[in-house]
Amino acid sequence: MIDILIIGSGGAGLSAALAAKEAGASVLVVGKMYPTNSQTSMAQGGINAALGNVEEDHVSLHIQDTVKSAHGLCDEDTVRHLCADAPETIAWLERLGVPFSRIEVPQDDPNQSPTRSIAQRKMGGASAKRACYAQDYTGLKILHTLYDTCLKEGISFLDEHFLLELIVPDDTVKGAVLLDIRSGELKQIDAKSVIIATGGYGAIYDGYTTNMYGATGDGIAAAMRAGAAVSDMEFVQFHPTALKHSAILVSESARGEGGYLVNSECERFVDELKPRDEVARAIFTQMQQGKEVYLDLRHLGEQKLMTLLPQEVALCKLHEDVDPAKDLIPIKPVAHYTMGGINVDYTMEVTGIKGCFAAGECANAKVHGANRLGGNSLLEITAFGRLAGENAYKHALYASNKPADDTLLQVSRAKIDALFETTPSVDFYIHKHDLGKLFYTYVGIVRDEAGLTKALEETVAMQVARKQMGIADKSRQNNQNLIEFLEFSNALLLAPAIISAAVARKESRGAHWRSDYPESDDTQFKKHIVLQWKKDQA
Ligand code: MEZ
Repeated sequence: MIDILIIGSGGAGLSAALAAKEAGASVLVVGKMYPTNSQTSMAQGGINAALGNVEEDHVSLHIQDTVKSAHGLCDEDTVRHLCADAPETIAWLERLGVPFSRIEVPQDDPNQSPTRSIAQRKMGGASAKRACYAQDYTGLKILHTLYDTCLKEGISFLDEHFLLELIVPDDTVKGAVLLDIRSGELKQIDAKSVIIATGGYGAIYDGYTTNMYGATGDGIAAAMRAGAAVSDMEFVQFHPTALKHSAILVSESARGEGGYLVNSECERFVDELKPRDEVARAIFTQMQQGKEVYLDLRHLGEQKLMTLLPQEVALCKLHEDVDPAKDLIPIKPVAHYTMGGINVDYTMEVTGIKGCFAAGECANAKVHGANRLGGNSLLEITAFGRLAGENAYKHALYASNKPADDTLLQVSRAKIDALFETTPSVDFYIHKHDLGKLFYTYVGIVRDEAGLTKALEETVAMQVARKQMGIADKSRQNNQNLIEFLEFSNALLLAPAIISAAVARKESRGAHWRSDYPESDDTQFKKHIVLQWKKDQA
């Protein structure tokens, strides 16, 4: 029996694996894709730490900015921990070999040559240049470095394995049931501790998100089915700048480096470096008035663009057919990051399941609250991924090594077999797309009771219709149709939880903006909405 099973091979899972391995644990990392194919690469602009390399900064300011942006919904002790540890987190990443961009800092003594410190840029809502970056590939470079290090450390991987269920016979996790995508076989993996690091649920906004198709909240759904609590599900961050036609992300670093937002009348209409919730709403208002919105980087000049933002330049040329050095970039805000997730305590242990930990976007560690700051997600996945790894190991040291029986494996096998035996009469792909549009329209940047109620009714109707949905492709091996159906089913499980929490929160706070309740109401709603179903009843 292995000590720690880590489900999810993005930045949080890989950080957890390295910390657990270093502590002495035997570790297996499973993922439905490959480690280099993860949402971590979508945080392009930087990772926050108050190093003060470019201008004066202090940990207390980082804490203050994070708490302010959370709009009263964070755990201040956890935020303090995250921000205070941030310089050490950057030092750890640097030791592993992350190629951060550098700046020359002159020495007090003019005879000494300048030092080359990690470069830092400003992100929205930050009171200083705090985001350490590797051009505009920060998440990607961190991901690749973590993966290289895992390989070097001999950590075992099982790629292309889809999480079906967590095995929680009583109140303690014992492993997971996985579908081997390549062979079509189901497997039970027994483990003393499990870490869920499967990412968020942004892909519910199908067609209206920067996220990859696979960000369907699989780990959150499995945790809900196993009896875990979820919280803050109503808080979904809309990134202000995605390309208009493809929803491909244009990093916030473009505004951090001095880019403007302008409307079709060439007017700037918002401070571009306000927090994302405010900027997204300002853009939404312009669009409601029938105006187009553009990101304008032309004044930065080709040389600066190619030095600092080469990825954004390439993406704009490839996906929008515009050259940022010469053209305005048409943009729109789309879903980017989900603040809610599996409820965890300060050790990253999941509420409701002993020995099960969660880290990264799938978890709600109460640091982002109602609105996350750009640059804090890479920090969280690294710092709290490592914390989850260490604490999962501490749990494993005293956990029983008696494996669970194979009841859940058999039940899961029967469910999958049933999909192969029935012919669907309803095409789930149409509903998947409809769900995305429904969410963008009614559970989007601005919400109200009527829209949320409509979204809830339609989602519940989809859940009923799901019984007529299924897979048309009956091959057992490499069945992408099956995986997409399982992902859609998970998204459909999460959807009512998101909407119900949004209905219940009759106020506006951070990214949850209700046009029918435009004020914050601290007396009633300065609290987390926590949802929990009985095991197997989600
Ligand atoms: O933290 C993020 O989401 C981030 C840095 C995104 C970006 O625009 O680059």
